[in-house]
Amino acid sequence: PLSRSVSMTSLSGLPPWEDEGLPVEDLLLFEVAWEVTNKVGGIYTVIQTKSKITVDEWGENYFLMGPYYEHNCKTQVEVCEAPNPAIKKTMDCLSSSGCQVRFGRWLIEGCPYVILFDIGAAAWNLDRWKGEFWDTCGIGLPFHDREANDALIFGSMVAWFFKELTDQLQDMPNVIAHFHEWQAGAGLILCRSRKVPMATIFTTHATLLGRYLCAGNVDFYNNLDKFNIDKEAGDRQIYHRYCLERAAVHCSHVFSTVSQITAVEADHILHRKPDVVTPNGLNVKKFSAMHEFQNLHSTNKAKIQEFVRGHFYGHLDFNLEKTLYFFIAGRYEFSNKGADIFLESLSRLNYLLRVHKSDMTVVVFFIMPAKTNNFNTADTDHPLLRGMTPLLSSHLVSLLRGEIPDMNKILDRDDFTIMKRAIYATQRHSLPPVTTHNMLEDSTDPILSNVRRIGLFNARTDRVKVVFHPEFLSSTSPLLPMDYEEFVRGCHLGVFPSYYEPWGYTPGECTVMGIPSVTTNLSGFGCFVEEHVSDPAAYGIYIVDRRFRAADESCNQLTHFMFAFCQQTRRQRIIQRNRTERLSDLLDWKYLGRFYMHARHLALSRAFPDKFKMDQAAPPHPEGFRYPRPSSVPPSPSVSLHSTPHHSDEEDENEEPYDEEEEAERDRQNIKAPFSLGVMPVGKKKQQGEYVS
Ligand code: G6P
Ligand code: 1S3
Repeated sequence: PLSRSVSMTSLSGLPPWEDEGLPVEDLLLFEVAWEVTNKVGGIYTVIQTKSKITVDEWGENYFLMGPYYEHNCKTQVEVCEAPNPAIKKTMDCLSSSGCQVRFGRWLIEGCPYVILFDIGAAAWNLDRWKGEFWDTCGIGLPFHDREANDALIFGSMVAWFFKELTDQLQDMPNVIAHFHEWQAGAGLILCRSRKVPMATIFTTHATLLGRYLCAGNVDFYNNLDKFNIDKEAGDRQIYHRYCLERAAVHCSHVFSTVSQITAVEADHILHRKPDVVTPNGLNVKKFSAMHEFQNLHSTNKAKIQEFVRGHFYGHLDFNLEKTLYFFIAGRYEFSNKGADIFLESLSRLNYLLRVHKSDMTVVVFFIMPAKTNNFNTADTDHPLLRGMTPLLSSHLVSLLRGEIPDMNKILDRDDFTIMKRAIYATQRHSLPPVTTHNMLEDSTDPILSNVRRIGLFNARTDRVKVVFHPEFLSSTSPLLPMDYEEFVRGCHLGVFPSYYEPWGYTPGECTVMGIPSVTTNLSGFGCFVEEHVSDPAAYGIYIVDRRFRAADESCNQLTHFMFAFCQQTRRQRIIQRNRTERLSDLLDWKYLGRFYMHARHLALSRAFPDKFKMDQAAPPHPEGFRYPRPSSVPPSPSVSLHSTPHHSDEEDENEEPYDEEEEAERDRQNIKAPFSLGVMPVGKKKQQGEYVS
């Protein structure tokens, strides 16, 4: 009764839906990753956002495995007994041999079970486990590489766990283990070399060498087939890590990666073509009230404006009603994340806005963590405030932020005189600072060095102003008290012109919040959108060509996108945001989760061919889905924007009324989809070709 027939899929199309259901009650699913309850980067987002749909499908039979850190566990996990007796017994067995393993529920949506392994407590085994690893696969880990040593301790415990567990289960239920990234790779290699009976999947979210080569300004994509991989890895002293990664890739029953572009990279760098591409999704939340996200844009923009008033006090000679907020955010990998071409393009945008005498101002935020010692601005510590009454000083704080206080409430004439003096004092002589913090490596910092080179110093004549916030955002910050989501919602455009980006969550996060963004055709996300959306720019996703153009041309294209964006009227921006938000379904795990399902089916059919069969004869799905160009956009995208920068909002009032709902419905009818997007719960079967609105 366990035998299933599962159909194959094409990589770019959608997996057929009919035979997707697995007998989950007869299986246990484990996902193993260094970032389980432990935020380092994007893999945390993948696992955390996916948990809801995975728990919906697998219920009590789904477990995440990661490293134990006391702080993470205390703040994110509700520790409890493992309800599954086989898992409890396995954990007891490891504990009685001196390893510490915790079980609990991770307090995120879906509340999945987590099994956390204490690396520090097991470190006394390291030398023995290193020896075993060497005997198993000939990979030796140097003493000084702490991260690789920790990964081996973690992997050894995970493999030990699976050996004990499968001994007890005796093939019922069967085990599927999904390992993420090289840090989880050792566990997979050890399980396979010890012939543990389980189906394995390995997903890589980047290749080690790809990241290193790109960060070194190598022409990566044109030389993919030419690198001497072993030498390159050796030169960068990551040969052992590279071997670990490559061994895990080749040991797995199913190998997957997050995008087509990384699939090509993996084929060259790791010498295995991925069996499945598993694109990253998000846990999309729809508001019950239409346009709620537009209101959120407004309220959060007001908070950004508040900050801008303070930061630019004395130089607030630009109209905040005609100011746009752009931003780039992420790990501080200057060229990999495209901060280099962004700065160059901003300098060109500044020039264009000036020569066209535009009345628009663009304030650009760089949110990338760097080494700092404290804040750079201190408006609440202004010398003028010292010795003032609380009433007056509160007025002065508002004033320093550029707000005019209510003069009728200032009763004392002397106070009024002091206020006047303060107004003059705010006309400070130095320009508003580029950084919000004092940078430790100011003179060598790549963003600051480039700002100096292009001369974007926030002068009055500059139409583009730069604010470098070298710290991740937090709602408890005294400077810019907003969390990342609030900040994104308040901005107008996210700009992520990455050179190395296997997927890239940042533009996707903008999309589901209805905020337009710039991405590239070297990012997994950009390629995915190019494949599935006609005229992405009309939907507020601008894709810079960094694959087939020289860097200078890419800068021109990015400049053009930003300049065209600045020429839009408020009404056009609102319409564009509505369209952007409509793409959310495409990025929802409810839809993208099925690629993970497909990987699991394939792994089962390879690990247990007698029990789980794939119907190899089934034709791959012939047609991918595609969002049409929005019906209100004229055929050529170039005429969908106004050509003059002076098109005012007032003119818009005379335009045809725009019915967002009506357009959304028209477009929905046109989607070439073999099934509905976003409305079908995962786990339910649907007829292929059926479209549910
Ligand atoms: C949202 C709000 C509108 C507001 C607009 C500002 O759409 O619902 O009330 O006028 O944002 O848009 P803007 O692009 O100028 O920030
Ligand atoms: C990686 O994190 P990164 O920012 O170092 O994994 C992410 C999740 O799959 C992916 O979105 C990103 O492109 C990769 O680079």
